[in-house]
Amino acid sequence: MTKIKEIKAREILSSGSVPTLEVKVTLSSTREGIASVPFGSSAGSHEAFMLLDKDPSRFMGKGMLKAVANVNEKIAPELIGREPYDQRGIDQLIIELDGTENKSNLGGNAILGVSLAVARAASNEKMMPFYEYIRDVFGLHIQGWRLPNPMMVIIEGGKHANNSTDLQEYMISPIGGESARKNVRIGIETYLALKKILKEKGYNTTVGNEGAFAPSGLETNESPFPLIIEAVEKAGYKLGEDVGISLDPAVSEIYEDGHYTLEKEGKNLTSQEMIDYFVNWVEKYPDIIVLEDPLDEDDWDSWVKITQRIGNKVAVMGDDLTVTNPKRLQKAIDLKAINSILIKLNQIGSLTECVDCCMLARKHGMMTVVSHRGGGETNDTSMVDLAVAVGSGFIKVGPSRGERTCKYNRLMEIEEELGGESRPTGKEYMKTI
Ligand code: 2PG
Ligand code: MG
Repeated sequence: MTKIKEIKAREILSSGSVPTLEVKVTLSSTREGIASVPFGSSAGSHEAFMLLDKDPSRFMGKGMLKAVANVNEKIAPELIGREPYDQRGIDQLIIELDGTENKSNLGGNAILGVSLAVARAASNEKMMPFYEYIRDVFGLHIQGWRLPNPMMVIIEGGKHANNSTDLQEYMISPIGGESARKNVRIGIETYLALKKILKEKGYNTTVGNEGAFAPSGLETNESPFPLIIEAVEKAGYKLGEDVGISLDPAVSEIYEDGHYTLEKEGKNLTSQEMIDYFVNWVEKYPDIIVLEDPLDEDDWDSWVKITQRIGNKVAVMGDDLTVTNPKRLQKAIDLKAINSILIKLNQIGSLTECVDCCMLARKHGMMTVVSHRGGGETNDTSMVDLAVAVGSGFIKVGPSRGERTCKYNRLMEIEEELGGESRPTGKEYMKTI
């Protein structure tokens, strides 16, 4: 019987230029599994705890040696000698070892690194693609393979850039391609068309954390719309037909004392005014298909109101609101606060809980969208396999820089592996398969 022989964590660099954690699990068969952990820059306050060293003499306090030590000295001894296939049992054991509600003892980063690396090692041992192993090990009853569409961030602001928009992400969502590869191409060609347009109009083409443009000098938070619409046309595609527009205003970042502050527009909006602001956009731009985090992470009543008003037109999607946490998702389901959910592995901190959250959403007919992180990413592509395994409508990833493009490359690779067995989710993104 194959057993876990060694678990070793290391501090590595993330795309945010500060460290993160990589974990390698070696099995008695000598097969290995490697995983690394991303983190957010506009992280929700209900996310699993990210353990940082807080030692100001290294990486401005953002070292990860404590998390590394927790893996090597506290988690590894508990798992060595066990079989790697009981993923649920292994995750449960580490969660109990941590013993806190938000993983603040061992760190969500340490726990997720081990959770994913064990799963990776086991899937390698079984010689199964990771997406297939996830279905197998959790016994997911999902028919066939649908490939998520890209949700590509092309203009970013908020916490992800300087001097750009107050709102965080403006995205294009290709839905019209006959294959995932074509949908990726539609997105990238639109991104390149936008670059030309920005240059012609005298904007800078610097990019933000996620590789999307972060032009300074945009007048209002609405200014990206005509630029994006022009880019889609210039690239030779049709809005609505080939491409939808998705937004992640991430407004928990601009919320304080009951008000949302839009500095660019000199506005201080109440919750009701913030709802009206976005409802107006959805009416004015009928090609908006997804609206993520339009309200603060604890402004539950307002979420219910906005979903009542526009939930039949667009995906009203929880991110900071739900933080991939089955308990918060259940509350959102009970209140009818959302109709779709963003999924980030490190928000909850274990593969088992993340899959449980996706399946709870599916059970209630909700679209899942699996997402990258804006603080620091790595070349780990587990999020893409997860999205394919659980039948997500989209993967949200930036359009440039290696730690983002590796996700799209993985998506296209999976499509090739599955061949005729798979098709893109396309326009049926809100339907669970
Ligand atoms: C978000 C994400 C990813 P961050 O809000 O959806 O784009 O940002 O990882 O910084 O929380
Ligand atoms: Mg978000």
